[in-house]
Amino acid sequence: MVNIIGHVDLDYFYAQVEEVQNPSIRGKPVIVCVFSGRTAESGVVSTANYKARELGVSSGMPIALAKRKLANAEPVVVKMDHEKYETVSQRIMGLVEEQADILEQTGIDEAFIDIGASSAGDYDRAGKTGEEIKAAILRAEHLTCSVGIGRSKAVAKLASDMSKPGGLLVVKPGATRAFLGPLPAKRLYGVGPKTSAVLKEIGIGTIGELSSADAGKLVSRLGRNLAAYLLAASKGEDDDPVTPNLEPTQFSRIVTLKRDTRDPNEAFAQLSEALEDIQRKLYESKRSFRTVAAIGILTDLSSHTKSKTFDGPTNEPDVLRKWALSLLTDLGDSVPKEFRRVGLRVSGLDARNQSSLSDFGLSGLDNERGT
Ligand code: DGT
Ligand code: CA
Ligand code: CA
Repeated sequence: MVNIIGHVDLDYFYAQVEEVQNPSIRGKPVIVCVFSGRTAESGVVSTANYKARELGVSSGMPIALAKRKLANAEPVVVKMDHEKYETVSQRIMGLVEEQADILEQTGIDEAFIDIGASSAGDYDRAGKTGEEIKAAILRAEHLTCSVGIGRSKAVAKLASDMSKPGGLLVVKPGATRAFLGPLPAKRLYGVGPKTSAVLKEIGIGTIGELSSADAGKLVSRLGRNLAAYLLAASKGEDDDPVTPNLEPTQFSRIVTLKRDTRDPNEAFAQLSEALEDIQRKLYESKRSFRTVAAIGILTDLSSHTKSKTFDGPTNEPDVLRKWALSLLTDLGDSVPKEFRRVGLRVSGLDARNQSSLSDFGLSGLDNERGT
């Protein structure tokens, strides 16, 4: 069967989520920051929107430096809220999964998809699936992403990179070598800073040059596994399949309240959608849970939980609803301040099927592979 692999990557993800939740900041440079707390300004930029990037800001840059670069441009500085992006990410991965034969999430904002079977090996149909994924994410979350489609993971990943922001690029098999050849070798999936430095040392600048490099030389400098991967990937012939992620171990949802309160009934009333979402996920995945927890994030941003663990697994909606309210009430009695956000989590999910642990911990944003 023809392999057709897609890569979906959200554009300037954390900063775009902030823009969607607060449209008044659109058009301004936005930086999402991780504050270390040592001084008011110490920490780094997690990501920046394109406006801020145009002015020289990049991920990992010290906040103070980014602020200097943006001094005359009225920057919007936002504190990173991982839980918020994680919640959006989970919803989006659900949308992508609906369109994919297999989904392999490789980061908070990106995933590989196998769409070979559902498009019957036809790249034009696969391209339509890519368009549908983009439209579904835009419709549901108002977020843009970039999608790349090709015959391997390395091709799909580079195609999504090249189509940023908001694009779709389909690289048909016959166009693969021409697409990859001129691109810098350091952009190839799996080439991190270390590998990139070695390639430079041995005079390899482009992916095309890598594809015709001397195999013995590559092996001696980079080891057999990595050399073999690089030679294959540079031709679009890397054959690592899209591998489904491990089964989830929990489902959770957190919502921001319309106003701060410590009244459990008022907070619980705003959790109904979250409760339904968790029930739907349990139902669709045919899972039961053993532990339910109420989560409260207070006006001072401190986070608190109360949980209940049952003797055996359950999936009764009434049990979940009753305990959610009861735990939220306990939580409201025990916390020192009002709730700003509340949430629910079910965990201790029973294993529907035993998946292999060997897949765990695969891939990151710029991992060196094979080393
Ligand atoms: P893109 O894909 O180029 O449009 O921009 P992003 O921001 O989506 O970049 P990506 O896909 O590499 O990273 C996804 C998210 O991961 C990003 O929104 C924030 C976070 N992130 C990326 N690089 C860094 C970093 O160096 N430090 C920290 N703290 N977070 C990072
Ligand atoms: Ca991204
Ligand atoms: Ca990414």
